[in-house]
Amino acid sequence: MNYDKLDKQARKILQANDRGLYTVPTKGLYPYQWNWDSAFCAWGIATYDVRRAWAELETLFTGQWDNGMVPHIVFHKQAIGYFPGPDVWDVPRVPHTSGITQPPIAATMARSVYEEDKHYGRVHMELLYGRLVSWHRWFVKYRLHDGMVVITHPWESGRDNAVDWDGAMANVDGSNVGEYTRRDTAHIDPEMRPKKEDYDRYLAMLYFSRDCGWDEVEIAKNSPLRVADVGMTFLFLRACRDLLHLALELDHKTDEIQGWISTLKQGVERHWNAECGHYDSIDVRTGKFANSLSSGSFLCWYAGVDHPEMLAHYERIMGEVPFGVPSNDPAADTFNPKRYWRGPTWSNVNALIAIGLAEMHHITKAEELRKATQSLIAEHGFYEYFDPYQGSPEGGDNFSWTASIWLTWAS
Ligand code: 9YW
Repeated sequence: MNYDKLDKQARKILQANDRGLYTVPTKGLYPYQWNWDSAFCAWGIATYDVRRAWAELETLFTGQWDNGMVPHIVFHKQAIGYFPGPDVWDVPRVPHTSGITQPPIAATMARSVYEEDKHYGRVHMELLYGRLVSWHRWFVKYRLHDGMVVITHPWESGRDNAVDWDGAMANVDGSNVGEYTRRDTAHIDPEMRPKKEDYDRYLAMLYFSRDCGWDEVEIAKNSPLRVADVGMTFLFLRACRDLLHLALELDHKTDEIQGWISTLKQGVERHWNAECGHYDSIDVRTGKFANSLSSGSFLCWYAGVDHPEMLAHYERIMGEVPFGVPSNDPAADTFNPKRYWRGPTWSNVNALIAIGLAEMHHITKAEELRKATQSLIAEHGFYEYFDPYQGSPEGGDNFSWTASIWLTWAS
């Protein structure tokens, strides 16, 4: 394996997707700044340009709302080729943004960027700290249910068409959204993307929240979808632990953050589906478990939570698929190795799962997952996701987070 060549290629991708002070996930398909993509990019960019890495995070936070929410997309300037764009979201602020959030990994990635060069990063970290706290407060104020993180739109999870909300989605009426033109399927094989009935519902949820004037209290009461997303709970718990670390480092009070961590630890217990024997998402509207074992459940270790039954599931699945953690259980009827978050393996999620495994002392497993992800990228390229059986590349090419994951963890 020619590591030098691949390192150069990874940097070249991040540079080609660089729009000055932020990085797009990939040219064409995703022409704006996405929230958790940017956090992954900051981590990757920090390996060769720590100043630019801080700019990435700071530009993301120019989109932060007054209530603390950091949106899933910041539309810094109009671009063609993406739907729904700023006109559809119709959020009355500048820069234009979407109206929902995404996995809160910024505190975790900011910590990594800071640790790359503490001397240079100190003032950046101090300035960003308060903004991170406001975002976390927004989650705690509006999005915790019994200590679990609630999403009001599948796009908030970062795992759009995951099986975790199939039940909840079935109760969303997507029949009144009218005509619209999708752009994603012009870039990518429709077999690798969510289906039309999913998109109809995504739009129905967007219109609902927009028509509420993005009022979180109203959205909490009446949103057509409210799911306690196991992946989000684990990522938020991890991010709160990293924020606590930063608070100590910067000499800030820690009581509030410690309170969040203990609430989230209780939330993790509620995510345990005893009948299926794994962590699971819950439809908050009906109180029912999703009964789905997706890659979100395997983020437990990243949150500092270990469980023998989770390890047994992990071993079974990894014995079955050669190329990384699939986004859905291959034993499930819903498994599809090509369709986005319903089967393919994603390098960014593999990285988080493996880092968690290593931290919880499952070193060999972590290393195997790193090697598998490494060979996927080295053999097939910096794609958005991959078929976990064949290893074949899927989705967008020259993908920023895949390049970042290569530079930080996979290589
Ligand atoms: C969308 C950009 C985003 C990712 C999400 C992924 C997909 C589609 O692409 O979302 O239109 O927001 O599911 O995790 O951030 O890469």
